[in-house]
Amino acid sequence: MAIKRDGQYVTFGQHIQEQQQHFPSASGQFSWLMSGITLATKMIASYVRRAGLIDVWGEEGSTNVQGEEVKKLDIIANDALKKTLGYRGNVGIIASEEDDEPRVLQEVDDDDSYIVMFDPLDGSSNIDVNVSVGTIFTIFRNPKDVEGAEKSVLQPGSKQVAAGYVLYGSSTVLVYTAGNGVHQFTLDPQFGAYLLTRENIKMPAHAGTYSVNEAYLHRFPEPYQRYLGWAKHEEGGGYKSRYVGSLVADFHRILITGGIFMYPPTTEQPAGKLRLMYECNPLAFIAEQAGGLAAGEGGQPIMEIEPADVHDRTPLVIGSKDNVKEALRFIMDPVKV
Ligand code: P6P
Repeated sequence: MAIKRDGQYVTFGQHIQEQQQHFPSASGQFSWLMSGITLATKMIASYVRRAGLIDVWGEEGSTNVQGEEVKKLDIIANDALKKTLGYRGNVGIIASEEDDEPRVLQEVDDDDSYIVMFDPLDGSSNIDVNVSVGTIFTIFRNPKDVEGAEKSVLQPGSKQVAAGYVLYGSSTVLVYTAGNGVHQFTLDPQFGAYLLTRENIKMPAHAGTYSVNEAYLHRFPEPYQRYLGWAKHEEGGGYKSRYVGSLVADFHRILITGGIFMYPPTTEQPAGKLRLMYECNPLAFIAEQAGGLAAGEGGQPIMEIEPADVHDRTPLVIGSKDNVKEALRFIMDPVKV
């Protein structure tokens, strides 16, 4: 149910204003920026909801920097975010999963300049079969003392100012953190407003669900295989499996009901498949703010990874604190547990 305060629904904009009180240094610039993201996601949601009625199924015809076939909706989502953020005036640099390079929108001249990185439509290959997809975003301050966009974006996840995602699922939900808890809003199509529906979300410390693409089991390093063997069997975890193949959908379930998601290194992609900057960092920020954990190669916390390139990939193990610790006992200690 939508949450009310003094009998009134709480919109995303109101919530951001309330959050500003926790950040005395924050000016209205941050909320103005965030309104650009929410506007873009409302536009994206309107297209996603009409897929099949309007011509947005299928490929656009090109291949992106990731080597993936670009879907028509990828372009629509990417353009929506670039246009709305471009008009905000306080976004110095944007970096998109769809674009080769980060893009300078405004030169930095004050402290109220931000960097926004995003995956405009993650899991877009699921659109044509009506499976949930998502937008993932993360916000950093734009450093004045760094030359060049390529360098300015290379910040560890610990420097994130805010992060979030929008899940275009059975309803359209926005989940975000600005470092003071994790909060969920549901888009009310009648009002066209995101209304607060979950506040200060805390991930259960443990749950009996794991989420991984088991078709690649034989390609995972042996410790991951041993963990999954343990997790499936009664004497170990006796867990159930849930895997959509759309990161935001798989993560959101774990945020709300607990468990563990992993995309291990594989023989084909030893550095992992998921992108550090605009997939794993934002979800790691949310997971840790909700009491969970997020680890990369060798168990290193995701948000401590120093990026070398804006499109860096990383293995990912993320979810409930105790589930992740269980898995890391196998992964970090190759000796039999
Ligand atoms: P696989 C979608 O393409 C995506 O980037 C994530 O949304 C998802 O978690 C992952 O890839 C699925 O990858 O190899 O299981 O199809």
